[in-house]
Amino acid sequence: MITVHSEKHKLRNSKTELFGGELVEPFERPSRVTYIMDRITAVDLGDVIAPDDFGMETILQIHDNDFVEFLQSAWNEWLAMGYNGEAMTTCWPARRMAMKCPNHIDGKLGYYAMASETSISEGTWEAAYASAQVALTGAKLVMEGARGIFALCRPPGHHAAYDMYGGYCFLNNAAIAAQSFLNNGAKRVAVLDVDFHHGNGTQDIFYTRDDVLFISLHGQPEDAFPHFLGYVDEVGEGAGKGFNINYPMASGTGFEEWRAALLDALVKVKDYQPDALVISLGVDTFENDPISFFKLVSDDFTTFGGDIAGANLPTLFVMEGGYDIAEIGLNTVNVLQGFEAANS
Ligand code: Q9C
Ligand code: ZN
Repeated sequence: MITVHSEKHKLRNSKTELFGGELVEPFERPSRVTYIMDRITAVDLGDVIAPDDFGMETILQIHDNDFVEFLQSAWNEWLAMGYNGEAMTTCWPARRMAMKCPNHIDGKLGYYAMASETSISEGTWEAAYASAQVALTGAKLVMEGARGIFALCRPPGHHAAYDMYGGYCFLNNAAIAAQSFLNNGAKRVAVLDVDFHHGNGTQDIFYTRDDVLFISLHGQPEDAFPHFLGYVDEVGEGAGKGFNINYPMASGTGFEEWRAALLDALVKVKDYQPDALVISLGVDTFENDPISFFKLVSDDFTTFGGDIAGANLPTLFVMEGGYDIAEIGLNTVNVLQGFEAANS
């Protein structure tokens, strides 16, 4: 399988995440990609290629223009205030407050943030832009006939909504890839999100649309980030009604139960008859993930890679989360190898 990878992910190297009331080294750090690349090389998964530059067009079909401009200027606006740390929000437009974007960077951060753990740091926009180009390049290779492609996106994307960043995400790479399939002749695209966390951003972006089926398997919102989306009764609205499906699961969920949800989801994917399948691939479902509560073991990732191949669809894997860095390479590449083994 071909991997698309950009060195520019390293430009996203935030020093601080707000976690447990402390500023800690972010879980979402550059070495995640290093470990995945090492494993790709070790098992000789296939060629690794750099992305093309497709510009801003598809990004702006998925995200609000003012939000994208905010991402581009936020770091410089923050520096201009003379602050010493990285840019993070301390306020929000909470219930019954005005949904108007302020002028001051402190207010803008609150207006566009869906969570405060994620600092905006120098180079964040450049890395997020490159990550989206990795996804777009992967989509192009799938459209050209590849059975499966791995878009090694970093920073991740599935928490980024139409006009919100957070949860380590800035641009929604999977959504941008799905839109690119549609722009190039696909009639329907399915996005299946197997990251531990609910893909609130992707759900938000496609909630009223019937040309993208969104399905997410995740830790239930009562107990897991992003906490305020991901319930089963979120089924889509208007034309999108019936095209959003959530599988929230409890703390301690192991592979048997998780796989039953996956196989159910894959039936729904097949029924939808999409022209392409985008997998939001997080491996934070792993038993030793430091911020998650499912119990998958490394061999389970191989098994479910094979299950995904069973859908028999042109498939783009888009990297999302996974924070047990020592095992992130093994677990991620196991999915891709499981997929390839089931095809041969
Ligand atoms: N106590 C992705 O996997 N903080 N984002 C969780 C846990 C945010 C995860 C706090 C986690 C974001 C792409
Ligand atoms: Zn996650």
